[in-house]
Amino acid sequence: MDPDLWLECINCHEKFDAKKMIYTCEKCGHLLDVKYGNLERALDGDWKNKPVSVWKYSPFLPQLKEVISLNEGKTNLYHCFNLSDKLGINNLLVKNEGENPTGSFKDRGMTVGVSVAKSLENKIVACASTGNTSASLAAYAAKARINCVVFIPSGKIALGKLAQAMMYGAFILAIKGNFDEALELVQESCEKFHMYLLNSLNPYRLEGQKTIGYEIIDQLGWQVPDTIILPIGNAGNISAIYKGLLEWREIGLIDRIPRMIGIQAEGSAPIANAYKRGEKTVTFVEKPETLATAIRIGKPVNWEKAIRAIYGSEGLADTVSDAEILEAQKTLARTEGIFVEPASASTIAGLKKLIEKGEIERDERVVCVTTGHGLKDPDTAIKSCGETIQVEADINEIEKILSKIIEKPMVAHAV
Ligand code: AN7
Repeated sequence: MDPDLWLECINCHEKFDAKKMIYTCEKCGHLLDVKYGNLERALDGDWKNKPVSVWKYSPFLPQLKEVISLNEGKTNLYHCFNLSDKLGINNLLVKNEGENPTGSFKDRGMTVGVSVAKSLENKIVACASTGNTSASLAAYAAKARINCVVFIPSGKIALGKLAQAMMYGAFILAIKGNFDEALELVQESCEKFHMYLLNSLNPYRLEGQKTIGYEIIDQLGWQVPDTIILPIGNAGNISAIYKGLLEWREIGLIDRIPRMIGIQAEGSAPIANAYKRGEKTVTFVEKPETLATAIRIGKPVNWEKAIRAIYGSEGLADTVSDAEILEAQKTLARTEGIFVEPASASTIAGLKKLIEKGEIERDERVVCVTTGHGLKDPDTAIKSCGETIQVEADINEIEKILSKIIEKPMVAHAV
């Protein structure tokens, strides 16, 4: 066992060799965490002075000989003054993960996950995906020159994501079932056909994703925000950010943990429903539904880690409707110029709801993590915005129409 790095069960704390290709505890079946023996190494390095990026935080990541990178991370943290005004709070930031190379936060996980896959000499990597994971894995596998197989729920992934996975050359299986079924099948297939699984069940992927929290604090000049809000699907991201922040607190880089708030779509909300009932176990949703297809997940594999993040940080979980998601998507685009996909807009919808309920106070410093780019799902965006105006290529026709619009300026901003 490497004293610097090992896998550890979150339930029975059994330790496993870091090179072992397992995704759950061989003793009790619960989830695994990546553990480090000497995080204190971070206290005397000069890493703090480097510009933000996933690999800036390498003292908190597995040490690897070869890193597969597409320059992920270093996403902007926007001070949203217009949206703050509209929602009635003073200090709202958006961490826009759609600015990653394949347009979602998954790239942070894949740079670590695919690098580990390569170091373990895997020839094929695989995942099930609601879209973004497949796009990201396909890109990193291409860069690493490893074959990539992705299982997607047939007809239920956004067009942009499908286009990416196809263009990056993944072998795509459109499963006639939902994401949860695809995930069960890919797990079985990985075992049977010796492929390396890169869903968020893989603890190394979460190591990369924890750098979202690190970048936020770094970009705030080493101040800790009060609250971080993010969407929950398979529940990897909320767990990853929380784990990373615990590690920083453990060695004294920060002295407190923000409230971790998870938002789910009403029709796919096993974790938020458990929280609302005050429970620490989750009842899965058999037929999850939401137009935010990225988070159309009924059996989140990381539920146990997410429950720990929510309760451990004195955070909470809540639900929003599809209508609220679409409205929030437009509001963010039309107040801040930030176009995110529906799953990501759930954070803004959730924020609005929580301010109205008095769960978030005016002076709280809140960071919403917008996880994926708006162009991932152009169909939903176009449907939600309505028709474009058809007009003859004639200046008089244009004048007729424009004169109406000029009478009521800023039509779009009335939303
Ligand atoms: C934009 O791509 O599960 O709670 O297979 O694409 O960490 O699962 C995507 C999830 C939020 C939820 N926002 O994150 C997949 C997949 C966007 C996403 C989530 C996803 P987790």
